[in-house]
Amino acid sequence: MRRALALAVTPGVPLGPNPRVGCVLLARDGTTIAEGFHRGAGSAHAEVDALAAAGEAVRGATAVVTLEPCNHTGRTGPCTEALVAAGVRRVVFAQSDANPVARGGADRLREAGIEVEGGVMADESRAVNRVWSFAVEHQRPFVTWKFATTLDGRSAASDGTSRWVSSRAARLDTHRLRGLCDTMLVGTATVEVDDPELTVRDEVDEPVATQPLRAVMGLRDLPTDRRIFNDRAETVHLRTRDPQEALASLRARDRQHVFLEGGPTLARAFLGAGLVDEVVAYVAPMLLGAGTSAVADLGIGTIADALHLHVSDVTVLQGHDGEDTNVRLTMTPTHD
Ligand code: AOF
Ligand code: ZN
Repeated sequence: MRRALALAVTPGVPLGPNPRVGCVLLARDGTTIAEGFHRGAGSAHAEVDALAAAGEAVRGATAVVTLEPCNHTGRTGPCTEALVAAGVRRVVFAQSDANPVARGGADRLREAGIEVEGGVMADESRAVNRVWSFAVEHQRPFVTWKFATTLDGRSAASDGTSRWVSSRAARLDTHRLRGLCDTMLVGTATVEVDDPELTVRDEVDEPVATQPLRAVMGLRDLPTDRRIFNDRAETVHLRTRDPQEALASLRARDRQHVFLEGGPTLARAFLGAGLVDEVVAYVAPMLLGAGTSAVADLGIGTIADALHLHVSDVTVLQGHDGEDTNVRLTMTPTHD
């Protein structure tokens, strides 16, 4: 399974709607017959990839796979049937498949007389597919809210200026994180006021193969000359103010990871609806004493009602050439 997990994360697979999956086929004496992995939506699943490399030698073999074999015909055929047809005797898998369209593989294999064992290193596979697992289990994309703030929690000065709160190193780091998501989301107000381009820019070491989708939500019509509508990436205008609705329509477009980059009002809407799963804050050693708060009034009147976060990582982004040193905090809201 350790080898199958290593195959699952083979570099070079583009970010997409599918999980990372690896598979090893073992002979009765424990020697490896063949290996396989999934190369992204539309290509063969890991099991089929391994079977194709194995040939006849696979009769009576054990398939070790990081995800429960699928039981559906989607972009490709069901892996359960491919394993049965190949004469595999035993299947060991890590993570169960919660995907409503694909689930049920283990039961189907048992029906066909195959010995099945699930849950082997399941946590490791879930870690590899953190965002995919979340999206299939909750039937909505995972939401990371990112913001830049001064030490006193301001994202803009009282005259509206916000260039630049965070340092160059922090902005570069933001582009790197954008490239790990498949969607960036802002509100119509941000498009009107800040006119962001919302792309992953070339300053990042490795240019991204596909730019994330740019999504803007809100009822207001937008001028088409805004940079978000340029041809450097795809853009969608979600005509709603409801976070739940916005996420549902992004899910319908196969989106799994939303990078929330909007202003304080959008942040409040998502936090208020309990729809923020991760918070990334870039803190600059700067004080304003006035200006726009990073998040709009959440209606919390007393300290006992504060929204608490659990800190999972603190990274110092060292400033160079006289630039500020910033701190990146990665956090998860604690729901009680
Ligand atoms: C993969 N790769 O190796 C396995 C998957 O649209 P499809 O046909 O590619 O099916 C995608 C679903 O199939 C996926 O969400 C998961 O539930 C299941 N198994 N998917 O992309 C694989 N084994
Ligand atoms: Zn499959």
